[in-house]
Amino acid sequence: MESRSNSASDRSLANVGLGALGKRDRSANRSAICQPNPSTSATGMEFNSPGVTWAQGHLKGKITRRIYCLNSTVRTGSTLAEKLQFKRLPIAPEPKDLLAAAFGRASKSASALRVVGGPLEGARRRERERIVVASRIIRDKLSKVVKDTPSLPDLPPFYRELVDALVDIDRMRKSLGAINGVIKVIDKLEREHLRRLGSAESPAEASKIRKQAYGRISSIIKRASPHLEFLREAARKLADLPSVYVDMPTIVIAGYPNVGKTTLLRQLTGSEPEIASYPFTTKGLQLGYFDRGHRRYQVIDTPGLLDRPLAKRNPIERQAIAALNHLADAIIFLFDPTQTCGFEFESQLRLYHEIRKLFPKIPVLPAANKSDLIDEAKRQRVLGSCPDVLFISASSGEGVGALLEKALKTLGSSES
Ligand SMILES: Nc1nc2c(ncn2[C@@H]2O[C@H](COP(=O)(O)OP(=O)(O)OP(=O)(O)O)[C@@H](O)[C@H]2O)c(=O)[nH]1
Ligand SMILES: [Mg+2]
Repeated sequence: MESRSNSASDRSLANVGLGALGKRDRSANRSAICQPNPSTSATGMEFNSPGVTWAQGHLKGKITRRIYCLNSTVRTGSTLAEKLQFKRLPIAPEPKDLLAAAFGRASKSASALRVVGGPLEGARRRERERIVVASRIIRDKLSKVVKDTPSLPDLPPFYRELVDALVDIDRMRKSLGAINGVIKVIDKLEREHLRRLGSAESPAEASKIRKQAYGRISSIIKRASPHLEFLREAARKLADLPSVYVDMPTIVIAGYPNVGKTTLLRQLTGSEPEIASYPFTTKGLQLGYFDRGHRRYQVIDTPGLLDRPLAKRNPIERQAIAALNHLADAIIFLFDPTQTCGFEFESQLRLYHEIRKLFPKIPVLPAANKSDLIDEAKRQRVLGSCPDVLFISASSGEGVGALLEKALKTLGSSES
């Protein structure tokens, strides 16, 4: 364990603008804020402890909610690993659906009322019911969106970096603030119109006051439409964030697009992810697992990276950086010297050196893929640039065993 430290300073990417915490630091961070949660998850593995859930406040601490959890501990032989899961975000409603649902339920509820008294009293009671029910439904639905949306500072560093890569956090904060404001306005409108209803002098006037309340509620909700739409889009983007085992030994596969990373994941773990003969197929992180002896290992396939500064990396590439930064115990850097991937070997080499520089404490194993297409001259050229490279064919499996042994040896020595 001590031969390669994962400490915050070791993994610090301050020079490239990334907040960095290694696995041990994540554990320390986690234990400070976790609380018990009896849930487990079904992955077909044996769970032996209840796990923990983080509960965090947000929006000036007024709202407390659960965002994400470490809700399962898996035992593989003598090894324990905790699974970090990102909860799906609530889907913000479309304004027209929200209003239709609220007004529809309000009408039903008002018609079901059994009113005693004269026509004026009956009208007042029914219109009151409609305002109360409609306001409550709208407030409840909007509160759920605000309550269940994660606050970035509360997330563990790995997810913080992923979320930051995928959505505009400032905009998200503003939209949540705006929705919170809408909830308060609806509350105020409800009270104001109920007060006026109390002094309505005819059924027609009671109906007019209720219509005015509906009109103002509708326009408030319609005005909030861009915020709701933004939050819906954010939820869509974050819906597929992977669940990772934070304490499991992890190999991250990185490299240029189309070099065969996903094919290698499949070869190493038997998982069945999408593979295509064009670049940029993999848009998010893909996970697979394999067992060796009494241990289980996690393998993460990342979207292809180009050789460019971090600041210019797109959200998809930044997911790969987050996985390398926070999860990797060893990195397999995959080259495609045949260049059938569509990118020059020289560019791939630059990226390889960049990755080594960015993550100096993580062992990087270079592998040259598509060896079935590589002739001797090319092989020598590759060895000239990268002497410790292993030649493999991810599709046929040739050389993959040797690469795996090397990775396991590296993991073993870094953990012993
Ligand atoms: N000839 C040959 N083709 C391979 C080999 N490994 C992968 N390929 C092909 O290379 C193409 C890209 O493979 P992927 O595994 O999708 O590559 P990737 O690096 O995950 O690509 P992105 O997700 O787009 O970054 C596919 O057509 C694979 O069949 C190999 O060893 N030999
Ligand atoms: Mg891929």
